[in-house]
Amino acid sequence: MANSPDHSNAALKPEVAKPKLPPMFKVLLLNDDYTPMEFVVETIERFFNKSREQATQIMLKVHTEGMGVCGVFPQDIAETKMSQVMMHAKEYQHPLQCITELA
Ligand code: TYC
Repeated sequence: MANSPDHSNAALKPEVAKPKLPPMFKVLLLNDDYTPMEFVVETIERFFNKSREQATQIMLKVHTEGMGVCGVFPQDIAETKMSQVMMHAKEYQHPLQCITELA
């Protein structure tokens, strides 16, 4: 037909690129009975770039609810932050635990 669109090569049409966002991971702190509150606040400030006020809120949430989110990152960054927190806690001999979880 003269004016109908030509679909003869439709199968060859390149896929429209759909940019995939990387899976994101939460970095969580777990409560314990021994790590000093001040140490937890300083740790959150240092490794998650939070203000004193934000870090205190997160620490209190962990203290009262058992766990709390310090940040959400792509997997490699989340795992690096978790390791940094665990090494820092170990260095000061506190039992603070940090985990990652798919967001
Ligand atoms: N529960 C601790 C205390 O009473 C404080 C604390 C908060 C410990 C958060 C760990 O991730 C934590 N000293």
